[in-house]
Order: sequence, then structure tokens, then C-alpha cells
Amino acid sequence: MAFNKILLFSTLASFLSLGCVQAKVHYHRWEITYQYKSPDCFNKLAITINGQTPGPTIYASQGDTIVVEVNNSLLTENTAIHWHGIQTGTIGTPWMDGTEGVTQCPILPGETFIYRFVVDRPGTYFYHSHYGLQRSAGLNGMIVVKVPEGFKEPFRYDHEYNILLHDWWHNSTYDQSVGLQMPGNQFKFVGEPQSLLMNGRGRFNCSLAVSGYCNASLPECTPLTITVAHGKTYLLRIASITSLSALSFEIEGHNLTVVEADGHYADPLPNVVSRKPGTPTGTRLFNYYGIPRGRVPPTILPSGPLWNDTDYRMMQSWATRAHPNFIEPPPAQSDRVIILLNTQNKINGFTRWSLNNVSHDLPHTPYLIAMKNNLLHNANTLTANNSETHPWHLHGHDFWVLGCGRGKFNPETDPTNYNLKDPTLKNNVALQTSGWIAIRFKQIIPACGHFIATSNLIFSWVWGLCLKKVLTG
Ligand SMILES: [Cu+2]
Repeated sequence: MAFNKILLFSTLASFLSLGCVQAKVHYHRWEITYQYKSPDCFNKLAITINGQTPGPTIYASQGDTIVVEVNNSLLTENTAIHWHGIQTGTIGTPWMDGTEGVTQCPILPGETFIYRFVVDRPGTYFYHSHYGLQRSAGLNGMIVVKVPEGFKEPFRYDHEYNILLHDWWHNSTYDQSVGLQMPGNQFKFVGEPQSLLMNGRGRFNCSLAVSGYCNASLPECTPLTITVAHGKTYLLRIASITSLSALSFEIEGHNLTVVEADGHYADPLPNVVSRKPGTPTGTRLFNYYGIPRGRVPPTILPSGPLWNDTDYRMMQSWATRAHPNFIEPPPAQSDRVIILLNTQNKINGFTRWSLNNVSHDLPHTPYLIAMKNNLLHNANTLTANNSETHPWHLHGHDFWVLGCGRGKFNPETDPTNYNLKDPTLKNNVALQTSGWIAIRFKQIIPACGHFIATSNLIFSWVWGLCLKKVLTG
């Protein structure tokens, strides 16, 4: 049986010269409100954009300008929106990065803030709230930047679909945030998510819920179906905005090829392959034309790699190389080496994540404003022999991934194995359990700025796991 070809575009830099292609301005008006939603059949309060979660997908072409008027109608809560993967640093608009406490003051209830930024590279990106745990509560969505008309990508496909992955809890993010910040034995971990969502839909077993809160017959929580035709090639744009889970993605009986990651074309990488058992696998139906929509395949659901099979993920990360026609080599030497050790610590009785034993709290005055006004002031957990995967993300700029490994980083020997030939440029990279990762970035911002480097497990934000990058020019 000839299966479809599936290409994966995940959260592209392009070296296209735009010539005389006309850039457009895309205007969006967003109303941020609370709404009751049942994405996995269980009813709970979510944070929505124009009544939707995930929010509307932003579509644009390379070089276009995006304008988003954000009206905060949450009544009692601030907000701020971050444009993940958009190089606000490189394009000279660091104040549009949307990180509350770093690049901007929060948008207060009843207030409006207008974001305006240029999307300078084709690719698949996403946006999310950068205030508290609002991202987890539903304030998120995708950004798709296409190559300008007349330009071609280095691969061919017939159709494309977007897939946004999310992990979902039934208790409120306020409950979670308070529990995580309690001292001593009052500390309460969020536990495993109740569901995994694809494009805001999942399925919870309502027989496990308190009566009256769960309704399995709601259309809102029927699994979405992607309809495909034999012999066609499909491009899947996949973004993950999970708060805790490192997810694997596979389609039963099909091979997947990675063609892009974080806005950079990848050397086509064939055969890509959840959290702990306890959270059901998130599933979606892949439906061939001619088969009635919604019919569930007779086969047993694929289980995928084990949640703690990090070797598999490390091999895949290391195998991801820049596309041969789009290599942008890193500088052969770095001017400064910074070694950071990511650990979980107990500080004054509170559980905190730290870098080199320093845990971070966001200031009341955003760093960017503090700097303008001259006001500036590895993943071991507390359980013995335990370690966790943390996806590290740099705002505003991309970096080269030069190497990764197990155990303790050796600054004398490990750099000799760095890939300086065709490393891929990324803005997000997974630091695997008990391992290390080496990245290199250029300080290319024209003026100066403040950006955040953070673990993208948002619960670790609550515990202080982030680092402020100060750039001066
Ligand atoms: Cu980001």
C-alpha cells in the first residue's frame, strides 16, 4: 500500500531576497475573555481570544507586518502576549516581545496594547500569553509565515494542515500556581495532565468525572479528523505549547520527514517517531477520502516511545542538521563561554528551580524600562538520581545547537566534538535528562535589549527557572 508522504514543519530562516515583492500589513483585534469550555468534554473556565481557545491562527508572508490590538477584558487579571520564534531582537523591536516584567509592563484589565512586528522569516511559530500560567489556561495559538509569492521551499507538497499540541488539566491554573509556591509539605505538584489536546480537542473519560461537569456527547470534544488522499504529500505544521509534557508525534503506518524546525530548513530527516502512563495518548483521526469520516481504525492505538525514553529524543535532536543549501555556519570560536547548571533546589523551605543555584523572580519594573531609566539592579531535581527534560528557549534571537550529551559537560573535551559544519539554527532546544546541550549565539541586536531565556515548561517559571539576557551595543 502506497502511503502518503508527510513532511513536518515545526515551530523556517530563509535566505530569500524579497526583491520587489509587496509586503502587507495584517490587522487583528483580539478580545481576551474568560469562557467556559469543554475541550476534552470536561467543563472548565478557560482564557480565550475572541471566544476561542486555541486562538485564531495568524497567517502572513515573509516581510509582512502583523498588527494585533489586544484588549484585556479579563476584569481581574493582567496579560501580555509573546510571539514565540519571531526574532523581535533581530528585527529591532525588542519591546514587542511580549514578556511581562522583561520587555513590557503587563496589559491591565480594561486596557489595550497594540503589538506591531515584522515576520522576517517563513516558518511555523506560535503565540501565547507570557503572564502567569495563562498560556496553560488556553491563551495560545499558531502563526504561519509563508514564503512570498514566486518563491519556492526546498521541498514539495500538495496540501498542509496545522497541528497545535497542548496538555490540559481540570483544576484551575490559579490552584496550580498557588500549590507550586507553597512551602514545605504544603507544596502541591500539578501532577499529570488529564488530557492531551490537538487543536484544542481531546477526550476525557467522563465516567471518571464528578457528575454534571463532563459531557461526552459535546461536538466540542469529538476528535478532529484530517482527510487525506492517496499518493499526495502533506505538510504538517506542528507546534507544541505544552506546559509540562515532552510529547512524541507519530502517525500509525506512515513515515514522517522533518523538513523544518524553528524557522530553519532542515536536512530532510526521515522517520520521526507522553508523559507517564496515566494521561491517555492524544489522538486524532487520519481519514482517507472514501472512508466515512469519524470511523475509528480497527487497529490498536500506537503507544509510541515510552515517556522516559529520552535517548530516542536526544538521537533525533542530534540528527537534525541544517538543509545543505541553507547552511549558515556558526562562528568557529566564541568570545565567552557561559556554563549553566539547571537544578531543583530548596530555598528557604520553598521548592525552586535554579541556574547555578540562582532562582529568578520577575521584577515589578520591566528590565527594558529599568535599563532605559538606569535602574538596573541542569536539570537535577530534589529527588535523588532524578532528572527531567527541560526545553530551553531563547527570546528574540536564534542560536546554533553545537552539541549535546549525557552526564556532566566537560569544557575541555566536549567542545572538540561540536558540529561547526552544519548545525541547525533554533530558538528552542530540549535539554534531556542528566545531560548537557551546547548552544552558540551571536549578539546581533542593533541597539540593546533584554530578553529572557527560559525553560518552556511553564510550571518552572513559577519556580524561578529563567535567565535574563542583557545585550548592550
Ligand atoms: Cu518565545
